[in-house]
This record gives sequence, C-alpha cells and structure tokens, in this order.
Amino acid sequence: MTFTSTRQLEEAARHDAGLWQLREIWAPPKGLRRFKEINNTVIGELYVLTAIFFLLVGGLLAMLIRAQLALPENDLLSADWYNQIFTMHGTTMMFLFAVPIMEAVAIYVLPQMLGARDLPFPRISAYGYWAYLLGGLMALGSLLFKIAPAGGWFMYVPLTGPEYSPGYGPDFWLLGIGFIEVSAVAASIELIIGILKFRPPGMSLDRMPIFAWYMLVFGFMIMFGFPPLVLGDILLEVERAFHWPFYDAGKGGDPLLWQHLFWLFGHPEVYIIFLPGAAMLSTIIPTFARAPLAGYVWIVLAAVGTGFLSFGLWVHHMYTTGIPMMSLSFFSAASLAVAIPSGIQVFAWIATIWSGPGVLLKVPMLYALGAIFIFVAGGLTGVMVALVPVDFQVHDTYFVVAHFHYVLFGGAVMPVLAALHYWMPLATGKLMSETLGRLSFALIFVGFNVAFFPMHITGLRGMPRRVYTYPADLGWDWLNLVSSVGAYMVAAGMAVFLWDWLYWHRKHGRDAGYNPWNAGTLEWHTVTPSSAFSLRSVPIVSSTYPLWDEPGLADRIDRGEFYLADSPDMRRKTLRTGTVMGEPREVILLPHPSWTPLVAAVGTASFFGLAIFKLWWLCAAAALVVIAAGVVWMWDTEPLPEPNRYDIGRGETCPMHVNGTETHGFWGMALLVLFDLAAFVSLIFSLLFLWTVNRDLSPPVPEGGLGWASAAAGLVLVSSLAFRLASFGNRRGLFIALVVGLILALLAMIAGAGAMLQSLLVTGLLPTQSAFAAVYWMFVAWTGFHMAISTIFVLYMLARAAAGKVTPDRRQSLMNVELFWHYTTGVAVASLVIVHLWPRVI
Ligand code: HEM
Ligand SMILES: [Cu+2]
Repeated sequence: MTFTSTRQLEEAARHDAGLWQLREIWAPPKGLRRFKEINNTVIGELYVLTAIFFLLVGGLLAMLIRAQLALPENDLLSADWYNQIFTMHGTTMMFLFAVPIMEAVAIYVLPQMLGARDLPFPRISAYGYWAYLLGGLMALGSLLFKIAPAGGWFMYVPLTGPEYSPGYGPDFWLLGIGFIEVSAVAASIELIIGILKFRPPGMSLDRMPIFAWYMLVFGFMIMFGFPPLVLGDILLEVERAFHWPFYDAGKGGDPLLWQHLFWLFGHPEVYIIFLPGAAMLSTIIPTFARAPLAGYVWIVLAAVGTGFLSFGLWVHHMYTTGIPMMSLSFFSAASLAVAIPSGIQVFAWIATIWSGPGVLLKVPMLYALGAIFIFVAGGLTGVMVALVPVDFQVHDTYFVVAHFHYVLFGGAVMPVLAALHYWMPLATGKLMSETLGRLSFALIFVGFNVAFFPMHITGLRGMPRRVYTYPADLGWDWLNLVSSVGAYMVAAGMAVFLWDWLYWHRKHGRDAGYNPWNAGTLEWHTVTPSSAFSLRSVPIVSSTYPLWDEPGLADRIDRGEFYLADSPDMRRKTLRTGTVMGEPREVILLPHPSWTPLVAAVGTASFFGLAIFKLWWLCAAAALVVIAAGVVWMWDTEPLPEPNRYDIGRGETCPMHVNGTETHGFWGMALLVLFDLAAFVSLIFSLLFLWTVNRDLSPPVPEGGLGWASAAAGLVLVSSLAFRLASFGNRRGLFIALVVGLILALLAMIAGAGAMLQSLLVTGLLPTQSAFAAVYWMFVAWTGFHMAISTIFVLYMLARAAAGKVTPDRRQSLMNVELFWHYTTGVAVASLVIVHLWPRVI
C-alpha cells in the first residue's frame, strides 16, 4: 500500500530493515553540523530560501525606486544614491534571484522527479550554494556603505571604467557577480548530468518529464551564455585594476566590445530565466487541466529551438549604437522569429487546458494563468521593440522598462510563485492556504498591471529610464503615481504570500498526505513531506506520467519492489543509467556530509572579496585554502569496492566502479572544459572584433619571439605526449611509467610556460600600451592560468599515485585530469598561433 500518512511510514520503518537503513544514512546531521549536509533536499531548501530573500531585497529596492518616482521633483533619494539603487535592483533581480531560484527549485525537485536519490555531484551543489550566498551578500554589502555600483545592471563602459568610476563600486559588481557565475556553472553541470544519466530505468529520453527537457536546455544555455560575460568581466576588472586598455577607445580598444560580450550573455539570459519558468508552467498546467501536456514533442523542439535562436539575437539591444543596416535587418528578423517557439508553447498550454475535462482553479493554476497572460503581453511589446524603427523611438524609455518587467514577471516571478505553492507539500507536508493564496494572487496580478501598464504610456510620452526625478509639467506625473500605487500593491501581495509560505501553512496548513494534486510525475509517488532519499526503491517506468498511467506503481516503489531498496553497507547510493534508454549502468556511491564544500566556498568568497580591495597576498592565501579544501574533498573519490558488483535487487547486479568516457565524472570534466572553451572563444571573438572595427589600426606584429614560441608549442605538445605515456603505462600496470610520464609532463609544461612568457617578453610589447597588446598578454595570462591549474592537478595525481590510488582499475581521476591537460595544451598552442602567427599573415 502507498503510505498516506507519515505515521504509517514511521511504523513501517520499524519492521523493515531496508527502509530503516535508508532513513538512517540519509538523515541530515543535527544542530550546527546540519551545514555539512550536501543532500539536494537540504541544499535545495536553503537555495530557495536564499533566492526568495534576495527577491525581497530586490523588491525593497524597487519600492524605494517607486517611492522616489511617485511625485515629480521628489528628493527622497539623491541622484547618486538612486543610481546605486536601480543598479542593484536590476542586478539583484537578475543575478541573485531569477537565475538562482530556477536552479534552486530544480535542485530540489529534479532528483525526486527522476527517481534518483540525489544529483550526481552533491558536494558541488553545496559548494555552488554557499558560493552564491556569500557572493550575493558581498555584492549587496556594498549598498550598506553607499559604495554600490551605479552604472546600471549592464555596466556599460566607459561609465564603469577606471576613469569615470574610480571607486570600488564596479569591482563589487565584477567580482561579486563573477563569483556567482561560478555557482551557476556548478548548478548547470549538475543538472545536465543529472538529467542525462540519473534517470530511472525505462525512462528513455522521449519519456522524460517535460520539466527535465527544459532544464536540460537551461543547463546548456548557461554553459554557452555565461562565458562571454565571464570573459567580459575579467577584461573589465583587469582594465580597472591594471590599466590594460581593452575598452579604451583612445588606445585601440572599444566600449562596444563590452556591449557585445554583455549581450551575448544578456539576451540568452532572458531565456535562461524564461525556460525554467515555462518548465514550471508545463508541469503545473497538465496537473490542473487533468490532461497530459498537448504537443510534448513540439514543446521539446520549441525549447531547444528557443535555446539556439536566443544566441543570435543579442544585437537587438544595440540597435542605436550605429550598427550597419544589414545587421540591423538580420537581427530584427531573428528577434521576430523567436516569437514562433514562444508562441508554440503558449498554444500548447492552451490546448492542454482545452483537451482536459475542465480546469481546477487552485492557487498554483491561478498563478500559472496569470503568468501566461502577463508573459504574452510582454511578448507582444517584445515584437514591437524588435522592429528597428520602433526601438529607435522607445529605446531607453519606460516603454522598455514596462516590456521587460512583463516578460520577467510573466516568465519568472509568477511561475515561481505557482511552483512554490505547487511543490511546497514536498518540503513541509502541508498545503498552502487557498484563501491567502487567492488574496496574494489578486494583489500581485492586479498590482503588477497597475504598476507596469502605465509605464508603456510614460515611455511613449518620452520618459527616459534611469532618471532619478522629472519635472511636473510633462504629463508623466499621474502615470508615475499610479505605477507607484500598483508597486505597493504587489508588495502587499508578496507580504501575504510570505506570511503563508514561511509561517501560516507550516503551522495551520492542511496535511497534504499522498499526491495532493493528483499529479502524474514521480516526485509525488509517496506521502509528503518526501524523504531525503526521495524514494524507497528506484522504479522502472514506462510513461511520461507514471503515476497516471501505471496504477499500483507508487505502491510498489514504496514497498521496495524495485532497485536499491536497501543499503546494508550503510552508504548513500543511487543508480546511473544509460543516457538514451535509461538502462542501469552503475551504482554510484554518493558522498556523505562534509565540511569541504563550505570551506572551499568561504575560501573562494574571500579570494574574490579581497581582490576587490587588491589585497593580493591575502588573495593568494585564500587560494591556498581553496586548493587544500579541494584536495581533501577529492582525496576519497573513486573508492574501489570489492567485489565490484552490487546486488541492486530484482536479481540484477551492477558494477560499483566504472572507468571511461561514459562516467559522470568524465562528463563533469568535459562540460567544464566546454564552458572554458566557450570563454576562450569569446577571447578570440574580442580580438577579431577589435581588429574588424579598427581596420585602420592593424594588430602589431610581435618583433621576434618566434623561436621562443615554437619552443613553447613543442614543449606543451611533448607534455601531452608524456601524459599519454603515463596513462598508457598505468593501464598496463607499469607504475614507473605512470610516475615518470607524469613528472615529464609536468616539467615540460612548466618549461613551456616559461618559454611562452619569454616569447612575448622579448617582443617588448607591454599590455598597457594598446588594446591589441593587452589582448596578446591576455592570451598568455589565460594559458598561464590553465597551466597552473594543470600543474596542481598533476601534483595531486602524483600524490594519489604514491598512495596507491591510481591503478589500472582505478584510472578515472587520471582520465579526467588528462582531458584537462590536453585541453590546456590546445589552449597554449592556439594562443601561440594567434599571438605570433596570425598578425604576421594578415
Ligand atoms: C514590484 C516589483 C518591481 C518594481 C516595482 C520594479 C520597478 C522597476 C523600475 C521603476 C525600474 C526602472 C528604474 C530606472 O530605470 O530608473 C526597474 C528596473 C529594473 N528592474 Fe524592476 N521592478 C520590479 C521587479 C523586478 C523583477 C522581478 C525583476 C527581474 C526578475 C526586475 C528587473 C529589473 C531590471 C533588470 C531593471 C533594470 C535596471 C537598470 O536599468 O539597470 N524588476 N524596476
Ligand atoms: Cu534580448
């Protein structure tokens, strides 16, 4: 029988050894040691709480903005303080709320939805979470001292460059936000691999819950969308700290380079936020329409299509910068095209509602419908501003402010509120209040439209954005007053929501019991609140909505009829399955609670925090803390259980340790490399961009250095070869070959680094003298950084080898490091060619 109350579950655990074991090993530590916990339910909850906290901070700043703008000639806030406030409002909302909340919800529900016990790298989720919390607090902390960035959330240079923003403001942004991107990447690797490799048997790709499809696209978009910003960030910080003039027009740089890099990230960002919102809607709507999602395949195609298209739209944020006519037309057409996949999704939702036996208008569904309405309205103005002549009129006016708030509220805030109402029972076992929910929905929905609809008109009447006040006689005053009233209505609605969310429903809410919404996806398979281990046994599924289509399945999961129903050795485990068909491949031993993620995150945060104030020695100390935590963290990976086969139940066994390119560890490294490669390509893009816009100023040809460059290239290639020999030797069981190979590789790499540095030193080019020279030096610095990481990796591998942890059967870590090693060699050779050959041949 399916448990319908937690009491029954307690009762059962007393007689059932398997259940007892699972509960015991997955129970989070108590007291302060709870912060060691890395399990996705604990981390996911903290993540959601933190993201909502940042939403409140961003909302508070919005209230200040609206208070200031309520009346003309108001002097509540000074101009400079206003600039900081709207900059931090936008920054907080985009970087500290909108993207993280999506990761947070996914980290919490995905494993349960996918019948996994956790995500592939729980410690990385934990690290990502702490990094996010600390980085966010750091960025916001600047507000307390009134030294926050004030250049707008897109931080355009030269305003944010060393000349016009000499203080610390932009550094808080660049380092704080740069740091948070680390956590976004961590989460995206986690989600991609979780979705592709940690599904229950039988769940082939075409049976995945639609939520998983969306989050897969989301993960890949972060992979390719964030690197340009990371690179742009680094370049700007280096320009500010060391005067390398990447963006300085006087020295061959170009402020537009920043705009390109920013919007190469910034436009996909909009979809990075919207796709998870759509994922939530696509999950919630079928439940309340009581019908499967109409057009599953179409939605998958639309999500993937949106992902691709959104990388070709960035220039629509730059129509007014003097772009050639040809590109204006191209980007305008592409921007219009993206309405098609968005439209497909909206029509599919409507068709789903239509095809069912009638809609249940519970609170999550109300929020979902509100989301569709608001998002469509934002989409319509989006089509308008995609047209170049319209944009020329309304660019940088309140019309645009209205447009993007419609998109963001409809695409993110409302879906998130729907999702929180919907999934809360998984965490608390209680339903949120229908009455309070209706009240908060009404206040937020009406308040939002009252606040933002008038901004379309204020914008058309010419009110520019980012002005701290305005004169009384321009016809903007009553519209602004209405907007402010609406904004405070939204705030009141949020207060009602919070009251229910944080307090009321936990105390007085109705018990949710088993599957309160009668949903079809796996996360609802048992009594709420769900357990930290998410399910008693990992099922075999045969449909997209297993709870609807397979009567008795929930029962059988709870009775432990499927895989991994116990854990006699008291270790946390989950199943890795085939990427396409989902057949069992490996039993994964998941890590137990540990302090290392928190320590590493504090170290990383200190590194970035100290860098703001240019305390380089302390930065180096912080880096050592991170490295030490990393070594402790990694040391016990790749345990080699004997015997290697584990009884997963149903008379089947699975290996507990697999080497090769199909493992989640290897995929993790491969995705990291992919991300890094995208940032490297952004650096190449920057060089080509500077070259094409400055055709009268060709890149300087380095004088000499060719010999050193060839030596460097030869040395890094030798180092890769030596590494190959090392791993070849290891496979043959030749320990000496392993050690000698690694040492040779290391020496060759270090010598290569020296030769590479020398190859640029001898040319006499200084990074401060021109933008091109700065980019050349950036290639060298970039390579050097990778060489340093590779060196640390190999020293670590040598230590592992000495401890007997690298053997023919235990070669996965070595393989992962080798991948990074060859990649570093690739970066070095590419950089050398670009710096030394390319200027000679063009
Ligand atoms: C009731 C809620 C909100 C209100 C009243 C509000 C109000 C405003 C206003 C008036 C501005 C323009 C400030 C100016 O240009 O001088 C603004 C900017 C902005 N808002 Fe909101 N906002 C709200 C919620 C949100 C949310 C939920 C998001 C994102 C998820 C968001 C993202 C932004 C961004 C990115 C900017 C641009 C900042 C800049 O120009 O640098 N806002 N907001
Ligand atoms: Cu855009």
